[in-house]
Amino acid sequence: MTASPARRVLLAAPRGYCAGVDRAVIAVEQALEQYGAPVYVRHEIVHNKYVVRTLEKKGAIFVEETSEVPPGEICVFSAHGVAPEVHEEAARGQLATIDATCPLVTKVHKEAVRYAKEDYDILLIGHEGHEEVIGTSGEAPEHITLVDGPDDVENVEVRDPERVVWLSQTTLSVDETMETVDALKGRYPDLISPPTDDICYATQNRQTAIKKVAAESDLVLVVGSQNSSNSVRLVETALSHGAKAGHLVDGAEEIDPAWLEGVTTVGVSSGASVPEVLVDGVLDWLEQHGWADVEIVQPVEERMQFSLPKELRRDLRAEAAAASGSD
Ligand code: 10D
Ligand code: SF4
Repeated sequence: MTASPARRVLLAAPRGYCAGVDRAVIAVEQALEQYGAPVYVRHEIVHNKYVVRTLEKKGAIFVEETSEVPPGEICVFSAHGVAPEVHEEAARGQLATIDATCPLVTKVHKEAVRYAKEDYDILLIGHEGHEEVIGTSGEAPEHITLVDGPDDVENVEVRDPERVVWLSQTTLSVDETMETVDALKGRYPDLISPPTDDICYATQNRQTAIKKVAAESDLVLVVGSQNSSNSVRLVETALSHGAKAGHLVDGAEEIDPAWLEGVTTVGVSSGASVPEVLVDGVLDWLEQHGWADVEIVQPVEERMQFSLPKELRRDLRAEAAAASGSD
């Protein structure tokens, strides 16, 4: 009789919260503490059901438009960023805003503004309708054309093929984006590239790790919500790099035991908007079903932190100064 192969879990690292998500979630928690509930948040602060539900329980109210926020109230802008017209609307509505846009999304906004000023046509690679793309496009709508993947390249039209630049959403598939860029370069040989990568470090690192895990996995489970671009990309990346099957789950309760039939190695990762408690739940579930052996696969180190939004830092400083004055 031959022994059956040992069941194991390959746990990808880095996974879960990136610096931009951590900052945005803390910003809402800090605003609730500093100013008291309710605190309004325009759009899901990050694309994760559990995070949104948890903040709602603490007193956050999520809206899609600033017009839904009563005058004078606090409104946090989500990590995905907003168009300049949203800042204007908020000012007209006399809202006290806290901008939790990730600094790496802001960087892409600034690139868009700069290239628009220099009268370039900007080809923004990204997913139509995604909140980040709406925000970035709003910086220079008359200069920006959305390119939604390699198949969309043939539809692109520009004014001057010698004055074209590409930028991108921060949470795309690195491989697919390079395919799109190659196709664009085929049409526009003078196309210029962004000065630094627009696909952020966290997106790239999570994809690098899942590729390594996927190569040895029969099944990959990615924890994340369906509307989370970077989480969805992790499942796609796993499937295109060797995983025999892959699923996106919000938590352990969504795992179908049938997925484990005939499986020896299970790969696990999570998107940049996913708290570790949800991964712990998946690991517990796997342990209860016979996958207790967990091996961490970490091809890249990650150490990144951002300071809180300036509005919160300013008010925290003022509070500290008032407190020390009253000593
Ligand atoms: O959909 P997504 O991947 O852009 O957003 P999510 O909130 O899941 O993850 C954080 C990424 C942000 C805020 C975009 F930079
Ligand atoms: Fe910022 Fe990248 Fe995280 Fe988006 S995924 S919030 S760009 S660090």
